[in-house]
Parts: sequence; structure tokens; C-alpha cells
Amino acid sequence: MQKNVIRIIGVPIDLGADRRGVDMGPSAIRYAGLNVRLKRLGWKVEDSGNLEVPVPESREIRDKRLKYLDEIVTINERLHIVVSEAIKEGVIPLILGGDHSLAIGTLSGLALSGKTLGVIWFDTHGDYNSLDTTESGNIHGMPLAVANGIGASELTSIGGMKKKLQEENTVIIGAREMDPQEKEMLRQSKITVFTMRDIDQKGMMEVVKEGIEIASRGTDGIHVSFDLDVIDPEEAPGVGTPVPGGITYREAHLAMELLADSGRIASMDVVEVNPILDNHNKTAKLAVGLISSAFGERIF
Ligand code: B3U
Ligand code: MN
Ligand code: MN
Repeated sequence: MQKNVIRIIGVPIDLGADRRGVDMGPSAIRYAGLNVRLKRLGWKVEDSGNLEVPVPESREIRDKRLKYLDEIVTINERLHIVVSEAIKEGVIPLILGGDHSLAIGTLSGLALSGKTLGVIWFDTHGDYNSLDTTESGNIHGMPLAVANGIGASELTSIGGMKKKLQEENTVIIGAREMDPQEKEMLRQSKITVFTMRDIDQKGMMEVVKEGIEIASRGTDGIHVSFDLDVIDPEEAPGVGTPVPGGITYREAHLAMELLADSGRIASMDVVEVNPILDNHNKTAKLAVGLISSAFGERIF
């Protein structure tokens, strides 16, 4: 059992978004100084580099409802092994995206590891579409549903078991744009959804406290999946699908600080940073700041 080790796993995938740019996310986040910041906090950092991911120009879309399905299956098959090994070795996997379709692999890997983790999913979107409800055919809009056993069998079967999520320990924070059928499906699940309205009414502190409580009930720890598009585009312009009215810079840091205080973070994904659309790497720098807060950085 290794203590205080964070293992960085880059997944330069943009196939799930069907839009170029987020494949450069892992480089942009590293360039913004991630490894040094984490080391300064006392962590041992193992950077395992990037998984190999094909570029979309070299591939074809076969099914418009599930774009780049085969490629995304292959990548997530590999990722889930790497994530599960990290957890079994007692190190914290930190997965840098890439688009959110990589969470299919992360959540499969966590389930395979034998640990039961709650999930806190920071996102503008529900990521709860299936091939029947998707309007875009983009698989990055599907990972939470896939982890809950809903969707194309090629995706739900990764890792052997169909259902990888404890619905009752899963929380979405920051939702503000969901497709009509996706909303209906989420309502039928046991996933807790805190929308922007909840954050406005209760404040981020209360929302995150409730989220940690829900994700901790009977679990061994918490997996944080952080989609940078949850933050307001003023602060995080470098994301594939910016939507106005997001959480603020300070709310995002407070959320990470509260999670760090809980001492329960076992794993983290940081996804959807798009350097092509960014302003001088602002969004990647913010991502590094948030990861640092999540792993113990304090203002004072
Ligand atoms: N719900 C839409 C939009 C979307 C989901 N995730 C992102 N965008 N980044 C979809 O395509 O499924
Ligand atoms: Mn997402
Ligand atoms: Mn999103």
C-alpha cells in the first residue's frame, strides 16, 4: 500500500465530443504546472503519460447515434484497467481529459477495483443520454448513464459488470442544460441533482456538504468527476460547450476545499479543457488551481 501518491493518467481523447481541441487538454494542464503544484503540497506524483488515442481524421463515423463507438470502447477498455490497478495499489488516479467519455473507463475501473465509491459529478450537463435519447450522438453526453447500466451494450459491458454506479451515492452539481428525455431518465434514477438554482438558493457550501454526505453513505470514498464547463465561461472560456450562468471561480475552489477537508477523495477526473478555444491557457490554469485545492492547497 502506497500512501500519498497521485498517479496522473492523460487521456487525449476528443472523439466523444466530435469536436477538435480537448485532446490537447492533458498537455495544457501539465503545461500550467500541475505536477510541481502537487509535489509542493507534499504528494508523490507519478505521471504515467498519456494513453494512445487515435485522431478523428484517421477514423470514420459509422453510427451517427454513437459517434466513434469502437474507438471509444477500445480506449475505455484500456483506461479501466489502469484506473483499477491504481486503486488496488492504494494510489489516487488523477485522469486528465480529454472529453468526458473517458469517465466510462474511470467508473468501470473504480467498480472493478472492488472499492465502493460515491461519485460527485460537477457538470453543466447531465451526461445521462443513451443512444435513444441523444440529440448529438456524442458519447461524452452519455458516461453517467452508461455507468448506471443504460445505453449501448458495447459501452455498458466494459469491465464485465453492467452497473458500476451506486445511484444513491451519486450526485451531480451545477447542472443547467439537459436534454428533455435525459431529464426524464435522470428523474427516474436515484441520482441526486443539484442545479444552478440549488446553488443560488442554498449556497455552494451547503450543496457540497449535502453532496459529500450522500456520496459518503456506506462508501469507501468519493470519486470527483470535474467537467470544466460547469464553471462560468467568463472564467473558463476554454471548454467545448460553454453555457452562460455557471459557477464562479470562488465557488469552484470552495467546493474543492470542502472535498479536501472531507479527506474522502479517492480518485478524480478533470475533463473538457479545450486549449484551442481558451484564452492564454486560462482554463487549464484554473483546472490546476482546482486540482490543487482538491488535494490540500490552502490560501492561508
Ligand atoms: N446533452 C448534450 C450536450 C452535452 C453533453 N455534454 C456536453 N455537451 N459537453 C449531448 O450532446 O448529449
Ligand atoms: Mn460532462
Ligand atoms: Mn459538460
